[in-house]
Amino acid sequence: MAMLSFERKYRIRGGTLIGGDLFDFWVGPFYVGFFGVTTIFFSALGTALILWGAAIGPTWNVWQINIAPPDLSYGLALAPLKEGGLWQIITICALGAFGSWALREVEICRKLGIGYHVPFAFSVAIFAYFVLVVVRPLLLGAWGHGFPYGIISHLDWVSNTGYQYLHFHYNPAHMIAVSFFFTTTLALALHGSLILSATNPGDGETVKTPEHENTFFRDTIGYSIGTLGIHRLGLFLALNAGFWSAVCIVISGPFWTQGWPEWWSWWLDLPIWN
Ligand code: 07D
Ligand code: 07D
Ligand code: U10
Repeated sequence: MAMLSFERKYRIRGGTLIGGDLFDFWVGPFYVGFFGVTTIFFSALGTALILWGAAIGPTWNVWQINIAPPDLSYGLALAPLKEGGLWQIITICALGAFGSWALREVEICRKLGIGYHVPFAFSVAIFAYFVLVVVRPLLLGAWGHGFPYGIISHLDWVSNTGYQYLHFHYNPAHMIAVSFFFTTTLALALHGSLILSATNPGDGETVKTPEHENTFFRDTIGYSIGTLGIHRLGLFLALNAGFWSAVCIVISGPFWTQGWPEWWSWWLDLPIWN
């Protein structure tokens, strides 16, 4: 079925979580829905506040614009707008927009009768962000522990926070997260190249089958995970990358305050060495 006729067939009412038929329509290619409206609301307000923050700040240089969280002395209180309050409202808008986007994806999945895998996956990214700007600051007792909104300034935060624990590479959960990120790119490179090698043949060649794909890996490494399996594995790897990232940052401070190299003393402290 051509894409345009497929869309016409499936562009029917129903599947909404909230709002009934009220926003159950499309604008151009975009499905709207109640959560489309809330997405637009939160992202428009959040963007406007970022622009206002930039306007009252020292620079319009897009790399240097910085909206900082409140000073640590404000603890978990609300801060005046110009002293971090802006960051607090922008954080609410960001969470509102990301959450709305995920729920709009859920409504689209329901319309199509497909699984909720995509919104679930996006939820893991939202979870990592939520841990960075809500969970960890709450556990540490100050919103000032959130990261600042700015292209360069958020990099400074990552570096400073990393060095606060002496050598962030020694954080065991960071190691797991990094390994999952690396494995995800390896898996996608293997998958992308394998699919192209079989289904995008040169002139005069025929398209090959999944049997060819399976056989390539059985010949090379003795095992093929299969055409469905590689997608399960890819999702598993990618979601774990995000999940262990959230773990690695939430344990830094709330659960471990020394340098991360120190953590490894448990190895030297094992009783078996005496
Ligand atoms: C390709 C999909 C498209 C999305 C893009 C991002 C904005 C921000 C806002 C001017 C893969 C759109 C960007 C809307 C504009 C203002 C105020 C996704 C794709 C193109 N980071 N980070 C970037 C965010 C954190 C880190 C780039 C967001 C943590 C490092 C971009 C968040 C830590 C490096 C960006 C976030 C961290 C970057 C490219 C939220 C740990 C880089 C992103 C909401 C996770 C790289 C100058 C990309 C860079 C980079 C956005 C959080 C570390 C500006 C929206 C605090 C070390 N980050 N980041 O391609 O070049 O994502 O920085 O959590 O080296 Mg970051
Ligand atoms: C948080 C993004 C969420 C995004 C959302 C969507 C929009 C819309 C609109 C485009 C989690 C936003 C959407 C805004 C855009 C349009 C239209 C993703 C998030 C919801 N590190 N490190 C990580 C590596 C070092 C440090 C994670 C590598 C140093 C700190 C990952 C190296 C020190 C933190 C990672 C390395 C250090 C991290 C990031 C190498 C610094 C974190 C991925 C090779 C001196 C952060 C939860 C992530 C973290 C994090 C990788 C080095 C410090 C595993 C490969 C040694 C402080 N590092 N790191 O989390 O865990 O994505 O955050 O050296 O906080 Mg690290
Ligand atoms: C995959 C795949 C596969 C495919 C694929 C893909 C994965 C099986 C079959 C997909 C992959 C790709 C296409 C590859 C490229 C993708 C990437 C590299 C990932 C990164 C992507 C990007 C960088 C693109 C980002 C673009 C985005 C997010 C779109 C931005 C769009 C919007 C902001 C509009 C969103 C629409 C909404 C929210 C609802 C509709 C709203 C409107 C149209 C606006 C008008 C609003 C209304 C009518 C509502 C009224 C609003 C009100 C009342 C509130 C207003 C309030 C105010 C304050 C203003 O595996 O193989 O192939 O293709």
